[in-house]
Amino acid sequence: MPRPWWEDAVFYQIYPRSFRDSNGDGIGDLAGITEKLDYLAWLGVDALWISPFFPSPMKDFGYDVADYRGVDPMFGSLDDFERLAAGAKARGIRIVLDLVANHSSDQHPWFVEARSSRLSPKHSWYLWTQDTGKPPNNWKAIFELGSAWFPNPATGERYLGTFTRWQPEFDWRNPEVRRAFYDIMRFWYGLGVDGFRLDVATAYLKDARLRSNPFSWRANPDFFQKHLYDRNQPGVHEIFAEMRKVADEAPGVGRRPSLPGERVLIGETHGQDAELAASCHGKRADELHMAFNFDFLNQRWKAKAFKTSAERWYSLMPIGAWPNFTLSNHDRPRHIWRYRARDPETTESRAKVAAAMLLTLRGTPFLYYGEEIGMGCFRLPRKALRDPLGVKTWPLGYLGRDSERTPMQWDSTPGAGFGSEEPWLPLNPDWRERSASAQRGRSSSLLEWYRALIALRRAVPALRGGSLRWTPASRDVLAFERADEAAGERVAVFLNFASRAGHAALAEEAAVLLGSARKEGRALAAGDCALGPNEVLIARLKPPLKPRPEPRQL
Ligand code: TEU
Ligand code: CA
Repeated sequence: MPRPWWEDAVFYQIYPRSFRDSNGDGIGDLAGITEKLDYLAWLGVDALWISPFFPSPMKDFGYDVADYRGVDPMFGSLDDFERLAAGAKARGIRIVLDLVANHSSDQHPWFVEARSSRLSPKHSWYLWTQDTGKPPNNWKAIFELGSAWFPNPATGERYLGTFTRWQPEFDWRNPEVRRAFYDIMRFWYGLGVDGFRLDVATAYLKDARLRSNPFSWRANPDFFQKHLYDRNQPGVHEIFAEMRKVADEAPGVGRRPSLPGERVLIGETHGQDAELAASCHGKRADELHMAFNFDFLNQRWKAKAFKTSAERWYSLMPIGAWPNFTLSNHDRPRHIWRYRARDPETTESRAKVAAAMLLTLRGTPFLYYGEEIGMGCFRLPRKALRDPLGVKTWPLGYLGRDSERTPMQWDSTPGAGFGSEEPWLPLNPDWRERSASAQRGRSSSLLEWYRALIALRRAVPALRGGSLRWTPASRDVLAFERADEAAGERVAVFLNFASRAGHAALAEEAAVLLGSARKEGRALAAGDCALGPNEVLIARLKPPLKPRPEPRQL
């Protein structure tokens, strides 16, 4: 069986408000993404995950959807989407949408109807409890830092909103809700969409008895609760299996449908632990194709930490499931900022090590727009904050989520080529020095480094589907071998996380494929290999003279 496309793909997440503004109104849009397809093709990415662009009151910047089948006018129209999809397809780039199915906007006509009367047909699509003057349990709205139960005087009830009061939660036990969402998925498949990233997929179901969560010492992001009852209910697997069936079987109905069996489902877990994420694949790998493992992006800048996390992730994968890795997204401070050193040069070198790790580990990499040019984070002035969480938690040490959502820095003209005189969020102050155009063609730049890594991954099958075996190295070096036994190809990867020299062992003579300090093609002797500070070395091993024992399959 050929490998499914998403196992070989490099994904690139676009936060549409911030990618490219085609009409100068301050907000990025779909036509803006279409304008940048050539850039994305040049960079070499295979698939886009586009954060929500559906009609929305934007209380949570699109993660509060008021119509699941449309495009918010600020982002364009369905025609713009179809143009984007066609342009992407012409360049061999797939498109994955962000389905926010745990909750809708309170402005969605379904909720407007549901809250009007207990007798309304949509009432049972959402979660309610009798309003006795106090909430029925201790569940929290995480962006409000208060109870998740909001009064609805018209019916004398409270509804559930785990994020904000503007994001009422569906009752996924209701088969009508399920059917409605499966139809929405079919609708987009018909328009050529290749899959979905499923927002907080593990939160669809809540405890039927609405029990209170027990106490936990973890403040961030758990708000001192062990989330036993407000998310992560076992019944969610049945929903995942149903979604998988729809993806695998539904014919497309539109003009340019994606193909059943070629659609991918990627779950966002609501929770940080790898076990929960791994469980989304299903025991027989018949549920979601992939799920994000946030444990990996929580690691400190230590080779050992990433090794342990990746190892654990691999060992949790059910047979037939495929791992993935990510370091940044629209909810977390960017990793170049999280892993910054005192001097900018080391920070830049670490970003190169991080990129090489993402793009050579066994598993599908997910990049976040701007990471390829090393966009960082900074503290926005209070009046510039937009994210409801950032506004609520100001001025705590936490940056909020605006800082990782600032406009993409395309060039060094005023406005950084984003397209607006007054973008919805301020530009990162480093925009003049750090832009795509300044880095394009400069061989030592981070952008060209990402491009070279992506091209290498595409050219060398062992880096995509090959097995992974950790190899001996000094403490700060992450060293592993990727092997494609069928093709007789083996690649050694050495990543020095430290700003001092390190060592790794080369099993055979090798030739450099890509290195931060060595030229491609240079020969390397077998045995001990000395590495410079923060050095990345990726080398092709000479075929062994005698057959070696099978490497441990992960
Ligand atoms: O996020 C789920 C979520 O709760 C976290 O990622 C959260 O944003 C983070 O822990 C804050 O520290 C998803 C979306 O990715 C996010 O943008 C939405 O705001 C949220 O769901 C609600 O739809
Ligand atoms: Ca615009």
